[in-house]
Amino acid sequence: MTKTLHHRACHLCEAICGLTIETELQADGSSQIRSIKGDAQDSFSRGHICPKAVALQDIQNDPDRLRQPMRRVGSEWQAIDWDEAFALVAERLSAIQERHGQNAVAVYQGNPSVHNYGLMTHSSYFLGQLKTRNRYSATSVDQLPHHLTSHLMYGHGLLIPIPDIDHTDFMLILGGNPLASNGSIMTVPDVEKRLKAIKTRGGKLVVVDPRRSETAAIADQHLFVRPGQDAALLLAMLNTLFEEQLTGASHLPVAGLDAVRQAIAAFTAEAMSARCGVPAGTIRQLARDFAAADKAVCYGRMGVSTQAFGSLCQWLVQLINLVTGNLDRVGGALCTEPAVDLVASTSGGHFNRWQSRVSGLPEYGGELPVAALAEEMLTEGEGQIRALVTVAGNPVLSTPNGRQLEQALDGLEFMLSIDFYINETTRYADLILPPTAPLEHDHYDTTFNLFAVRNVTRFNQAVLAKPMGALHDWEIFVGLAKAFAAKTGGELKPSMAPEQMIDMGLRFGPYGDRSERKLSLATLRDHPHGLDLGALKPNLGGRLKTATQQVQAAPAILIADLQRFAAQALPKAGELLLIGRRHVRSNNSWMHNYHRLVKGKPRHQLLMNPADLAQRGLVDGQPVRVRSRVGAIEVEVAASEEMMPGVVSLPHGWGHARPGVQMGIASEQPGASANDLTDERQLDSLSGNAALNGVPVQVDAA
Ligand SMILES: Nc1nc2c(c(=O)[nH]1)N[C@H]1C(S)=C(S)[C@@H](COP(=O)(O)OP(=O)(O)OC[C@H]3O[C@@H](n4cnc5c(=O)[nH]c(N)nc54)[C@H](O)[C@@H]3O)O[C@H]1N2
Ligand SMILES: Nc1nc2c(c(=O)[nH]1)N[C@H]1C(S)=C(S)[C@@H](COP(=O)(O)OP(=O)(O)OC[C@H]3O[C@@H](n4cnc5c(=O)[nH]c(N)nc54)[C@H](O)[C@@H]3O)O[C@H]1N2
Ligand code: SF4
Ligand SMILES: [Mo]
Repeated sequence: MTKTLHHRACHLCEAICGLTIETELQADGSSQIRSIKGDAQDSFSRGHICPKAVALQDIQNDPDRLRQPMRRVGSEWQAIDWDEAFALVAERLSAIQERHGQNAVAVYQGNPSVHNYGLMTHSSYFLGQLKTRNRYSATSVDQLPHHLTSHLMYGHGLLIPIPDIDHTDFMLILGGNPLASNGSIMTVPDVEKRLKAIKTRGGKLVVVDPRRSETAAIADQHLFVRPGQDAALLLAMLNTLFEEQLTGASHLPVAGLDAVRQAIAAFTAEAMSARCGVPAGTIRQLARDFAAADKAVCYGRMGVSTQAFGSLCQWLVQLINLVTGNLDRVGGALCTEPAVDLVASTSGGHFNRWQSRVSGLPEYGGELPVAALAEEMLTEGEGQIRALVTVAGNPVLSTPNGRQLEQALDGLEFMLSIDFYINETTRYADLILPPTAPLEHDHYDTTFNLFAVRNVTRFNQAVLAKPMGALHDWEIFVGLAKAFAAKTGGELKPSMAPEQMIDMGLRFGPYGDRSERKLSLATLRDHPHGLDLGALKPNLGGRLKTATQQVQAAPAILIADLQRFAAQALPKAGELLLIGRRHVRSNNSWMHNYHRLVKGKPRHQLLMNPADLAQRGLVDGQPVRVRSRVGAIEVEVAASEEMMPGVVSLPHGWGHARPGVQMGIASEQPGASANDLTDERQLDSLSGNAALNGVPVQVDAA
């Protein structure tokens, strides 16, 4: 039968690798995937892919993936049709809001919300109508400190400088493991080659991580740091840069550097060494090496974001780049100029305009920290959450104290999930609305082009036709919006298809109608391998959105947070601290249902240093019980020299043995959920981001 080659990017993770997919037309008129390979003609990813892309066909063919709306009746699931489903949602949510107020309905948006353009362009079409302040997302278990820091320093939460990995001579990575994650807030397909190229050009890669990660293993230098204490290391580095006069001039207009210098004067390498576990001499030398490099960049990710001083860490990362003259400089940290420019077209965001009802946690950009979600459901009183809409998320496995959240979900009056699996979270829903699968819809990456290490753009056409009776995510939102407006008498503007919105974004953008390139959707359709728009260039001066058009080096709330840091108790000796990790064959909580990815030896053990095992009389491979303030799990322990003594590592996204989960392969190799141990009270209290790393635990024989 006829075979066709398609070119499009994979959008499962942030690397947006180009793919070449071969399909074959079947006698019944449908198409089957024959092969999925890296697209060698993609100038950005140059043929690179990871095993998850090959599993796109498993998502497509998975018998457990839902293909029609499902309504739960007791413990049974019954298929219903779309219109009936939309009407049911409108009726239930409007009745709950009428009785208990608008905030009684909460929303949680998960990670794929930024990996699927229909979710980006259309979710607020429906969710906005709910007019609730109880909006939550995976941002507050992830990169919230990045947004807050950029909002405060540069005037826009999305104006995040990206490491210029291809031109730097010195890259310092804290709390990121791009060899497993394929890069994050640094869209960089092919990251291993690009990191190794730093060394080939005579440069240096330094990794700071409590685990000798896959990335640390290829680095020139790896430093163990005590979990949650990176701020001590970064403060000491910055202090050394000032004290030893290793700073360089910046061409940017900057306000507040003197205030920074004064505020950090006491945080010397000698004073900070005991906190972070790195010798003072090593910290000073690191600062000197960084300053001496012609072009250097400091980059901090998950491990330093989801910890008790996540915002402080992200601020210090920016400052180290700034004071060494590496901010907005080739080979340092640069901002992109994407073809669809969300920085130019949106306002800079807001912070702490209102707070959560129970714990008073701050909103950012209209969202509250998800660590507060369960307590907002469980705590009685005016404003209590009675209903929830989840979109592309699995908060039971991905947010702190998942067991408490389960208890809260069980007590809701109504829950809607827009998702294609019955998983640990959606099993509590009254109704699940499943969208089309990744290869069945078009995609344009408005998020990850914004964070890419080159200015790139591409439109990804669907590879497979939309099945009869199926709806894309954006069409589900339109259906819900219409039904809700009809029920409540709300006003609804006409909706536009996502590709029309992208066409407009491209034409109004920096390479659009007013430029020589005249980019539009039509241009991109003619370039299925994507278009390279050039290397990143210094542009931050012209993009700043602060009121004074200056970089604000010393935002008052960050300066004040130094006192919280200084007042914190020193880490206890002998205490075990839990951190997380990722594996290249895994994707958060939802890609464990494909045999291709989970086969072979299990990858969800608790890693522990052999000395810590011996001290507890434990042996490699033994089942252990891990306890924290909030709960306990049982899991197999594996001895690992990669681990810093006193630190244990467990990947999140496992724990599929919960009753009612309908994911056959995942349930066979369930693992345990790290978030049954993480603590909803352990936060970066400045931003409200969850501190998922550095959780005190005890480990004994099971
Ligand atoms: N302990 C610990 N916890 C963590 C982390 C950690 O490192 N350690 N990492 C955190 C991070 S960085 C993140 S981003 C979160 C992720 O947390 P979440 O976003 O809550 O969860 P995911 O596991 O990404 O689940 C995604 C869900 O979306 C569904 N889905 C996939 N594609 C689509 C689609 O196109 N449309 C729709 N409607 N649904 C889709 C899947 O079936 C799945 O149910 O977890 C966080 N939690
Ligand atoms: N294969 C795969 N790729 C993914 C994902 C996935 O689940 N699987 N998830 C995607 C998502 S949603 C995200 S947000 C990105 C995340 O991408 P990354 O930020 O690269 O995240 P991780 O790979 O979890 O690496 C975090 C590192 O921080 C270390 N760490 C933990 N605690 C501390 C600490 O206190 N200090 C320091 N210095 N280090 C610490 C851990 O040991 C780990 O090596 O990955 C994305 N890509
Ligand atoms: S690294 Fe893997 S999952 Fe991420 S975009 Fe590339 S192929 Fe897809
Ligand atoms: Mo994430």
